[in-house]
Amino acid sequence: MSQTQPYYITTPIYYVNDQPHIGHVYSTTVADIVARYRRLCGQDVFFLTGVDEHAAKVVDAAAQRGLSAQQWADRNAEIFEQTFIRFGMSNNDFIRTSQDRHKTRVQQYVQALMQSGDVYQGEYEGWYDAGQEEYVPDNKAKEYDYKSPINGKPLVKRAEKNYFFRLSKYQHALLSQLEENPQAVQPDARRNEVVARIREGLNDVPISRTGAGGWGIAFPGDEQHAIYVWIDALFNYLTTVDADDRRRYWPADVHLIAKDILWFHAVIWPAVLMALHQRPGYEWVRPAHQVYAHSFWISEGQKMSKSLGNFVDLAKLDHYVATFGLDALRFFLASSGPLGVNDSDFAEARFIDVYNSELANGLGNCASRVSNMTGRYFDGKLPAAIVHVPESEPYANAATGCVARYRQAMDKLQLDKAAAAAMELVRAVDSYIEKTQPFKMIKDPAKKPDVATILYQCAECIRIASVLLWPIMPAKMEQLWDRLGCSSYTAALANRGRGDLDAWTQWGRLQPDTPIQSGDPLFPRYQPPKA
Ligand code: ME8
Repeated sequence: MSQTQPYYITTPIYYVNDQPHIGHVYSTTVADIVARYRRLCGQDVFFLTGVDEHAAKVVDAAAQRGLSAQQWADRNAEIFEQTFIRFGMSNNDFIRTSQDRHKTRVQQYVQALMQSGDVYQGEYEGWYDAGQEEYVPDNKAKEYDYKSPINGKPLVKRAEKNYFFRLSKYQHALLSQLEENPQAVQPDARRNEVVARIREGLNDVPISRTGAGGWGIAFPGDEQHAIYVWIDALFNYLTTVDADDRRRYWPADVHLIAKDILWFHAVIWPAVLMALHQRPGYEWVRPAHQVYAHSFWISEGQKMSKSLGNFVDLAKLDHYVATFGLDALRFFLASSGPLGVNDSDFAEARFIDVYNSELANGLGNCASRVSNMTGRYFDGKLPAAIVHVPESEPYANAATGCVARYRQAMDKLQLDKAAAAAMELVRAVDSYIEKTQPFKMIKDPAKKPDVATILYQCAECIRIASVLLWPIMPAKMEQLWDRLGCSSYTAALANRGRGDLDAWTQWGRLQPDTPIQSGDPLFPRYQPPKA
């Protein structure tokens, strides 16, 4: 990976009919962690999130409140944007589909598609899932018992005169693209689902709609129609970087999404891009390198639903942040979230368990032990590792192995494995201390040089672990860097700056004599209040 290589990661743009919940915060946090990791590696990163405004359900939700769609969209878009700021997201831009910069471009793209011959006018009748703003193929509708697989509401039979995109024409191109590049849709099981469904055959898809009451982007040359909200929305990934100083980011490296919107991203979107690519001036437009579809959070063992009232909503998330700190929430999301093909349970007991065992008793305690002993035995200055302590061998090498495993995992978006690799280093420090017992050794003055070596090596392991954990817990790791005399890392990474993971994870970078501060516990142990 070249350091200056651009890296572009996106999240879905979220519907503004309602406020953000755990699902939205999760996808954006995952993308944020990956973006920070890439910046830590020195890459030129563009990280995009935003909101999807032109859905019919935005019109409905606004009407229920006696507001215009734009007023309601403005209100919720602001809440999304502020929420992401509050949750520490480092996105480079926040796209709103009602912005002119987006609308103008989308009309240009649709115009280009019209000229391609891949768009025609026709009539469509089918089963419509209003919540998802999506037609469900007949065989699927039957399989789902004519109910939405997402929200359980009945599908409605709907007929529309529409403009259609010739998706059917791209069946072969899509299949061969997926064959040649299995990374294009991840995880593997999701790609297999997509491939199986493409093999069943592709229907052309509507790209316009009528009757949205003027809410949406006008279809070029036909004011009776609006551009179908999903086509409008998918284009956000392109409109945001379609400017001279940003075009280098295309094609996107990863479109991070969840399984609910895989078909649009893994099939319709690349086909639209392939069609656009053939138009003059759009040769640079190609499908993204990867679509990564994670699974869903459920809540306390049950699917989240409005009727059960068990959404992990903003109020609940704020409660977790107030009680445990934002970085603890981020660590839980990264280490326990549904990145693979299984859903994950957001359960309080599980959260507390991870917090206490990994952060309070693990990382926090380990850092305190090392800084406290340095304080007590060496006047708070990091001693030099002069003598050889036979037990030390495995630990210095543990760092090399952990860094390699961490990087491999991060490159595959396996945040749980990456976190585990960094935490392995913390556990190595704990077991090194258990084995050598420096707090006993120090009673024998002849052993002080051995204690010096042990503490130096422990501090080095913690420093390297802290570099690896920064993308997940930036604020806490920066606090730790202050204590370890590594504030220069903080300065380099400030304002979406770049780091140097290779250099910063080299063994032996800590300078002897550096003042090491103890400070308050990074992660105070959590005692549940007595009932
Ligand atoms: O689908 N667990 O917007 P949306 C994990 N506007 N992630 C979840 C989740 C859960 N329980 N629920 C939602 C849309 N998400 C369209 C997208 S993109 C061009 C247009 C996350 O507000 C997950 O990322 O319904 C999912 O794909 C997204 O929110 C859907 O957000």
